[in-house]
Amino acid sequence: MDYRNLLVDRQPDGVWIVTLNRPEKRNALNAETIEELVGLFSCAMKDGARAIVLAGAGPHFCAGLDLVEHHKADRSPAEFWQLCLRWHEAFNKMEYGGVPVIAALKGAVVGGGLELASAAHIRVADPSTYFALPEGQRGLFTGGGATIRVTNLIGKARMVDMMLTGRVYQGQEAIELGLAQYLVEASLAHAVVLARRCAENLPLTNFAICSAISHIQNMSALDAAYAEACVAGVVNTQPEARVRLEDFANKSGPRIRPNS
Ligand code: 1HE
Repeated sequence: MDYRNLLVDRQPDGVWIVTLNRPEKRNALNAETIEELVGLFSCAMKDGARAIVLAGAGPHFCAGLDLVEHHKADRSPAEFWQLCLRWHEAFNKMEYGGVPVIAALKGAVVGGGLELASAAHIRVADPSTYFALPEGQRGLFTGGGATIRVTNLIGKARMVDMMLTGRVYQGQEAIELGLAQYLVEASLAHAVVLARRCAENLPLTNFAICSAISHIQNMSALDAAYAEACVAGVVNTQPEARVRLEDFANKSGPRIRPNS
């Protein structure tokens, strides 16, 4: 697939660095970018990606829905409904696709940009990163999954407050709320380190972590326990895991120690 709005750097160890590449538009998500994200995340596992870093070109991660395109297109309700379903297709492919996605955040992570980031498995922020849902001020409503994913991250009351008042979160407070898991000086460099670490896991194990946990969240406790047992039955008996287990049994495998 040829990409006009994404840069895709496939590294030999299976780490892909995917960059939203409309810096002059603050990486606003036009319809074409959404289609490219659908295509990329639909094929990533089959095309050999072991982990993906999702970054933005320029000083901002993503300014959300392309408001100018939306304004010019003057979409009907049905057209915007269908567009939102394509956003969901892209972000569900990310979240449920089985390949770890690490978002390297900076600057604005707002509106649909926060919806995109919240579909990643790990979010890494830097000191410039800030999070907001300006839809309320623009006369809009979230359409790319924020009511589900952002609410899961920070809870309903904070989500409603962000939308009603335009509240902005950043820095340590954003980390403590769960909008990102890491706050570092250089988010891209750290996201690549994390991606490389993820890529050392067995692909089937990562597939389970990056799809089963999300599916299991949608189930009743009884069904979730059953599904977990089923996934563990497949993952924990994979032949490739035997080598790692043997290393542990032979005392050559790594031991887990506290951070020094
Ligand atoms: C855009 C967009 C955009 C910038 N759509 N073109 N999202 C928002 O409400 C965020 C809107 N954007 C901003 O608040 C600011 O642009 C930023 C804080 C992201 C960046 O500020 P700044 O000063 O660096 O840039 P700028 O001068 O505001 O914008 C530079 C250019 O990017 C300019 O284009 P130009 O052709 O005049 O140079 C802007 O028009 C363009 N640009 N953001 C289109 N979002 C499925 S529903 C999802 C609902 C939503 O996501 S609502 C959108 C929320």
